[in-house]
Amino acid sequence: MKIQQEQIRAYNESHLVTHKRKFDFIASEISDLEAIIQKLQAFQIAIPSWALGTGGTRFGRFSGPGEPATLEQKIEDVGLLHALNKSSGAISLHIPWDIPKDTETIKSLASSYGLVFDAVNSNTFQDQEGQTHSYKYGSLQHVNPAVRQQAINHNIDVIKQGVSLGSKALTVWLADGSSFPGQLNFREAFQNTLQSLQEIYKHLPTDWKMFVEYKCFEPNFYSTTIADWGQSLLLANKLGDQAYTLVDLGHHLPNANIEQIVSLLLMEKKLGGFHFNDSKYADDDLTAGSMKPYQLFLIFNELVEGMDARGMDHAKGLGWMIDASHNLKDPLVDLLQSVEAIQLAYAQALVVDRQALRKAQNSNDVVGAQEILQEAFRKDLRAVVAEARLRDGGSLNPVAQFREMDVRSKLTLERGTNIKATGL
Ligand code: LRH
Ligand code: MN
Ligand code: MN
Repeated sequence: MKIQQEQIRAYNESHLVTHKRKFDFIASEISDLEAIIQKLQAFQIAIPSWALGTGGTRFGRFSGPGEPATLEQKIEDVGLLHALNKSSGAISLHIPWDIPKDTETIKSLASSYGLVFDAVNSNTFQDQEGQTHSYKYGSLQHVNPAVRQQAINHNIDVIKQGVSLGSKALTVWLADGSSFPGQLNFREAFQNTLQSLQEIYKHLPTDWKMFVEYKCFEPNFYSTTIADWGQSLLLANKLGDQAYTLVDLGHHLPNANIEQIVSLLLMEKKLGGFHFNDSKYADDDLTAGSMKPYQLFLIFNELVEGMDARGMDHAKGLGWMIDASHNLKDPLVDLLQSVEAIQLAYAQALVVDRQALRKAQNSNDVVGAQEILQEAFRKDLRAVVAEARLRDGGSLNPVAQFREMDVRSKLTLERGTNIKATGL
């Protein structure tokens, strides 16, 4: 199904008076509002192809109705999101969960919804049918060079598929590690991983980036070969200028200061981008901003500060992607909520009084600095984000409109109830 512009216009029409009241109120409090709205309009967040179905846990999986059965239907789903919020104009594919059979057709289908392809993700954490070697004991780190070569070849193939789709980055996340002390020679595992990544790096087109994603634990429980930002940065530095660290918000040990990590990676020109999500315990892959909205704001605060210091284009400089998994909520509604939370955190960071903050910092005014940040965080900027969407032809309230139109029932009628979308 497609959401028609007319349906969005009609929805907005009936909510315009309330919106205007809220918007005018907040507008009177913000000085450079037009510039902020333009930045919000330009900001796009890529939707992961693996988050469009209902994910499982170790203990079970409860499929939702009307899940997408094909890549075409996944693109249709992202098209629905983008029609409503005008901020989800890209899709990130996980290969081989999603393999474009005819890239030209897939590309033109995507562009009919105004979508482009963001980073392509390789998968060497599962065995595929008919695969010669198993990844049970790792992939790029493996003690057997033949297994490493198989994983290298897969990544090269993913780059090729990405090139034909118009992607500009490869994200490598490895489940490689060990579950028991003594299982692995750490040095050898790291060196094997580096050498394998170097082989893959040779096949990167010159205008591509390689994102090296880290994760502290899971599925391995003793060591992960790329466990933290230090190890990822080490690899990225050794690989070269096209290699960067990717920060997935759920991949840290409890209470890690992610905003500080972000600030330093950005300073070192080694921050590649994000997998946005939220968590309370570990890699929970929950809706962005649903647990720690203040942390999300603080991350964006560092991003805005650091990107401005380097004169970077906020919208284009980094990879903005969601990585989520839902086992209770409708995945599409959840993704709308995530995009909205990310946009809000970005907007809040844009209204921070930077000059005053610098002044407070330079005079050790601890109270003042805290007040300045919290002043921005506590501003209700939902009407500003809604205004940016309205100007782009999106819905004033994507979540409410999705539910009011009962989009999921329509998708279920079209697709049926017994589909398990590919993904986690
Ligand atoms: C690993 C991860 C990584 C994978 C995705 C499915 O936890 O975050 O990005 O590619 O989940
Ligand atoms: Mn991730
Ligand atoms: Mn993860």
